[in-house]
Amino acid sequence: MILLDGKKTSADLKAEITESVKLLKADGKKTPHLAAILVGTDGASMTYVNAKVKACELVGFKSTLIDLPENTSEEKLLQEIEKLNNDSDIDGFIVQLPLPKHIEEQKVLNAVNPDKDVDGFHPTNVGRMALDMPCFLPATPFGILELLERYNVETSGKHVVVIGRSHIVGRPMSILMSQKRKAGDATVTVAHSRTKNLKELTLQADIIVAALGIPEFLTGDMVKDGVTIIDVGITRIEDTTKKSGYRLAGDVHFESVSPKSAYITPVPGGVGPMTIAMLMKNTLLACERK
Ligand code: BQF
Repeated sequence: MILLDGKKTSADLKAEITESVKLLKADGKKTPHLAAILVGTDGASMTYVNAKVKACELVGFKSTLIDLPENTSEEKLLQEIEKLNNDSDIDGFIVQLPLPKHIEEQKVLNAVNPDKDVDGFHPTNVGRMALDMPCFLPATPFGILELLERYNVETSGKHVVVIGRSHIVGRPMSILMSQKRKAGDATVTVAHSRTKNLKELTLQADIIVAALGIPEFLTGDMVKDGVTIIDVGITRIEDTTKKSGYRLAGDVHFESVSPKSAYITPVPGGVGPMTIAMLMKNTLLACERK
């Protein structure tokens, strides 16, 4: 069993990005600048945004955090997005998800200038991705591809079962791995909450991407020997023995699945840190493309 170490790989990536930033600056080019809009005070969302700001500092980017109260109107949020669209110093920005229920997510994502859409959630970038055109890839799928690539995990001709069809992970992952590309060329099955014979499918899978959001859902009896496991889940489970008051659980029951795995991502320290690193990568690309 080989751990796909997202913590180490993301550190490598961030070191590479740091070098690129130094070269940009030495060339008299502008410093990459990422902005993030956070609406409300959800604990997990605040952690994620802080991780992004910290990563910016580490690689030498400028960052701007726009903190809005929970009761911010959709109209006000759209105005903030318009300001960032028109601010020439901002290379890329994100709107931290999930948004409060009174705000229509797709309407907000549609308002982001696709050239600054470093999360890759705008329909223009989703369409361009599906057509193999240059675009911003969504950070989590991008990070998974990068991890598979750097560990030389063979994907060509393999059967990938993606569990989950979210717009952020499952759907793009299934599209990307079916494409003729590095970490692609796979035969992909998309399973979801209405799939009837899931275990039958996962037992046939060479690679499983678990992105359904149910802690420790995938168990050892559901996988074949030599499988590669990508665990995208990160659910907070109450744990009074931890100083944070919680532990993170993946969608994979690591204890029973890892002995059967050729490669497996841990939680924490697997896909999560890669997501942050690829957001930095997209911001660098956005800056260089300008
Ligand atoms: C780790 C996210 C669900 C909904 C919205 C490192 C992150 C997570 C875990 C992180 C995520 C998940 C992010 C670890 C960003 C990944 O060490 O295992 C980093 O910060 N993530 C997000 O911005 O929004 C989400 C999950």
